Amino acid sequence: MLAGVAATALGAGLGELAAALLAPSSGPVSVIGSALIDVAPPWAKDTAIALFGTADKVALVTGIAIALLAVAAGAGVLEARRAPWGRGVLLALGGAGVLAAVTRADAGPLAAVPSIIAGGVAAIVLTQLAMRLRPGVDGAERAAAAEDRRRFLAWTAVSIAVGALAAAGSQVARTTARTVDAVRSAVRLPRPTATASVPAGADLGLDGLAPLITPNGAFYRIDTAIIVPQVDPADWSLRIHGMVEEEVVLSWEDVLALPLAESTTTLACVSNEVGGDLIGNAVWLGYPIRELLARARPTADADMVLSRSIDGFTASTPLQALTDERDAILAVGMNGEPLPVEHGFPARLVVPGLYGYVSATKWVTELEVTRFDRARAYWTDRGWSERGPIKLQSRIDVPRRSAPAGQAVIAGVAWQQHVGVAGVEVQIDDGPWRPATLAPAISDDTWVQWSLPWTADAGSHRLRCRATSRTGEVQTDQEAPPAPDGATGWHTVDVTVS
Ligand SMILES: Nc1nc2c(c(=O)[nH]1)N[C@H]1C(S)=C(S)[C@@H](COP(=O)(O)O)O[C@H]1N2
Ligand SMILES: [Mo]
Repeated sequence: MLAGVAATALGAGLGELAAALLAPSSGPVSVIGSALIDVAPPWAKDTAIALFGTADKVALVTGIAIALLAVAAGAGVLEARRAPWGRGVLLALGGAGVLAAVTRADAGPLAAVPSIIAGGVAAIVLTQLAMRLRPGVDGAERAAAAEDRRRFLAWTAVSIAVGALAAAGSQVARTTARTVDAVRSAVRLPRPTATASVPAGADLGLDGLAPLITPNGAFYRIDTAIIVPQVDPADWSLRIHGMVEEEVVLSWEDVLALPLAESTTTLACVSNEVGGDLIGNAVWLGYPIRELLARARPTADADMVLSRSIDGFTASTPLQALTDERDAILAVGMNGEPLPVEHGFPARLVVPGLYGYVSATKWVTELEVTRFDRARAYWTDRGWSERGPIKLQSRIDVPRRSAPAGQAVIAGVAWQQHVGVAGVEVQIDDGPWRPATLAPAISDDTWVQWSLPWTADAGSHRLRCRATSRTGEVQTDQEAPPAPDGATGWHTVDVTVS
């Protein structure tokens, strides 16, 4: 078992180091992780996000590492008992890495190299180590066997140590080679032709209540990318093609030369549970997709735009949502900065009213005008709904668990982007529904804060909230899970007052 683990540690470590130096998006562990994300059934993605939230990728990589160690130990046992099957298993693992690496949308010419190194090194080291594991002998050979055993242990220790060092080295190489970070800090965005503003009193500024504008560092991140795409704007372009009269290609320079305007839009993830935090509100700087599509002139029978990211992710957005009057934009700025790399630098889509998985493509490089009956997006192929309008929701932010007795305030947020929220009601224990006070909204495209004063008596209390939309819809109490098109139900909080 030790031989298998040591061989695999050295192989995987050197493979990761080779990737960091030669082919950044092709680390053996991360390409297998990405492939697992792509083939995982919808419930698995849902469970991972429910259990680990935005730490889902760390959890996945940890899980892969543990599974890898178990397979490695098994390969060691197999090699000792039934050589050469053990090394065969390690070669097969390397082969799986090669396959996963070369089939990635962003695979470079050296994509296969890290996994070849990983599998090759692991197989050779295992063969060598297993040869030192001779069955028990006696007499004159005993001394030789003891010597073999010392060598075996020494080489095992060295392999594990070098493997760990190489893995650590790969992390250092990755962080220092972050050239796109440097390019991003040098970007100067043009002055907006229209600036966004927050109406007085829209942010209640209460402790524990989500701020009206989510700072970039606190903005939720959800995507399928274990390795964040590093896109240099100099190499970036956006191609608009498919069912259009005229293909349009824009360079980064072209985009920066456009009249860019600020708009505030709340982004939400379809995987957000009732009461969850996979939602954030930002001031985006961008240009209307409507105008870009107008240049390309979609044909009359088109009804969908399939946007594609540099890493192969796709989203299907109804053409109508991109051509009506709403602020559907190609965004390059977020809260006064270029998009953070993990939020889509250099450019992404932002469409008010639709969940992120059908609209908010990060690292976007292509808009293919097509039809819903001709093309399917990444998550649609995995059982999620092909369309994803955001459902009416509200959340209690304070109090969440406990409160001192006496004068308190219950507060939270409510949203249904591009429809708007008309009111929020709160129910305390089994009492009547009481109207909360809505703070002024930035627009119908953003969430709105609400509050209700409460004289809290000692004991346990159950708080619930529900929103009413501007079209008169009352938020349903029917509970639905996130899959396939968004969770519903009332957010309920149990609070201890003392
Ligand atoms: N390229 C790419 N874009 C993507 C995704 C992705 O996996 N890859 N995920 C989408 C989903 S599901 C959501 S909810 C939003 C989240 O955007 P954020 O990470 O900036 O909050 O991005 C969308 N854009
Ligand atoms: Mo999402």
